Amino acid sequence: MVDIQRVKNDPDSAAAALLADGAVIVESVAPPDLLDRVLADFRGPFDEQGLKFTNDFNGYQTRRLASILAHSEAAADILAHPLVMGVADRVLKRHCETYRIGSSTAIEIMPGEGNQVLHRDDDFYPIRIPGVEFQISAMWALTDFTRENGATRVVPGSQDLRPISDITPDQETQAAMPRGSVLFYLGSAVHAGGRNNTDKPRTGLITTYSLGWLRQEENMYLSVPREKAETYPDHVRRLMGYQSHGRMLGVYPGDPDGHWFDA
Ligand SMILES: O=C(O)CCC(=O)C(=O)O
Ligand SMILES: [Fe+2]
Repeated sequence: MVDIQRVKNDPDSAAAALLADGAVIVESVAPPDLLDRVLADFRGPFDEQGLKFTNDFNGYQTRRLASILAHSEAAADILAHPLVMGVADRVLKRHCETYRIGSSTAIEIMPGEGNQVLHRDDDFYPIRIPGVEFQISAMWALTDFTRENGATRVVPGSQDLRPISDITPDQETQAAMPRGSVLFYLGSAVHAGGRNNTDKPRTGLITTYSLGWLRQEENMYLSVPREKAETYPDHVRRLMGYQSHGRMLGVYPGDPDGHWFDA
């Protein structure tokens, strides 16, 4: 069976493996106290609205939470983690000036949930440009991810765009990893949530980062209230989309992005 490379906490190694294999794991990056704070922030909203997202794709025994930055300030340290930024710089900036969060979702796969259908996250964009990756995903294990509790299933090498219907079980592996680890995969890499055969939930936080000239999957300007957005530091607001892309329109006098005028 193919496996996912595990590399050290270094953006050069992680980006190289991600581009080569379509996926890579960096173990034990986020500290336990940060994970605890994020999990505590998610608990209330998970219980309140987590099951409002159930459907055939998301599953019916899985709690989900979108608009992460509306629910957890601590999560900003995960969404804008320097390792993620380093990997996104290397992979996405080949094709854009700036990238943004496409969507961010907490996923609690509960006991009894089955396998999610294999898919490509970037398939919601109805076109492809050969050689251009539209987005990458960073899936953080907030609890341990194991083969038994539904660790993300991944098909390494599937960024070759092979038809999903041709994929056989021997091409699949699972991103088993201790909590605090991060699985990166390309938007074109085939993957899915796994079956939870245990008696405890498996909780992950998945964020996509997309090229700055694409429409973000989630409308962050509406899903995170403006007053809340304004409390975040500049680099987080920029990731949410509060920035220009390139030197053309959308830059106004006094705009911090006005440096484009001088370039
Ligand atoms: O929960 C997971 O491990 C993956 C979920 C996923 O791929 C998705 O919902 O797009
Ligand atoms: Fe997915």
